[in-house]
Amino acid sequence: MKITNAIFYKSVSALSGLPEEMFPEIVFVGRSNVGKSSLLNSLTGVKGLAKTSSTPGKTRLINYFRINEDLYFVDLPGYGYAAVGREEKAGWGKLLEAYIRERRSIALVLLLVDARHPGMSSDREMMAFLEYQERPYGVVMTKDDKLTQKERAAALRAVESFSPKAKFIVNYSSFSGKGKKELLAQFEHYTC
Ligand SMILES: Nc1nc2c(ncn2[C@@H]2O[C@H](COP(=O)(O)OP(=O)(O)O)[C@@H](O)[C@H]2O)c(=O)[nH]1
Ligand SMILES: [Mg+2]
Repeated sequence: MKITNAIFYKSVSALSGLPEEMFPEIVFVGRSNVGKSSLLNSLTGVKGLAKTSSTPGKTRLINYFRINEDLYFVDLPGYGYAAVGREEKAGWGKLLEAYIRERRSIALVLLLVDARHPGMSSDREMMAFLEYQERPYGVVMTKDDKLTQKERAAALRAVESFSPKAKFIVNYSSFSGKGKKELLAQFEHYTC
């Protein structure tokens, strides 16, 4: 898939404000600070399209980006950050969970996993949840530039063992652009 146009569409803070299900959606899910916003900016080639931050736990909104006029990229709230409220520490947040359960126009879920920490329980729970909900999902291993060859191989084996139904696993670096071509090629299977 080639991205020729990417614009911020809107932010939503509750299920009641969701836009109509007009377009197929690729939704981005992962722990807070895993590199979701950076991935969105890298994929679209638009710097600053999604706000990045080194302070985790900030994004509690659903952000919609319109891609090529006929697709949404959807940035869902991050999970797993200890300094948010107790309720959200325990789960992924009601908004995130309900969205994955109920939104019919989801074409693909991208689950981002920090390649340096491939076995975190919150990520493994999310994989199990996606499999239970029968959502097609692929795993993006982020911050690949921080890994040695040996760590990369070990991380890949770990994620493969936790996510038997993942459609694909892609190593990605938003800093170098590694994995971008491969990931965009994967999108073609889910967006026509
Ligand atoms: N080394 C490295 N750092 C990254 C990469 N992607 C994101 N980061 C850093 O990780 C932090 C969180 O990134 P952000 O995209 O805001 O994460 P989000 O909370 O998941 O949206 C920022 O300091 C980014 O610069 C990457 O591919 N490589
Ligand atoms: Mg973000």
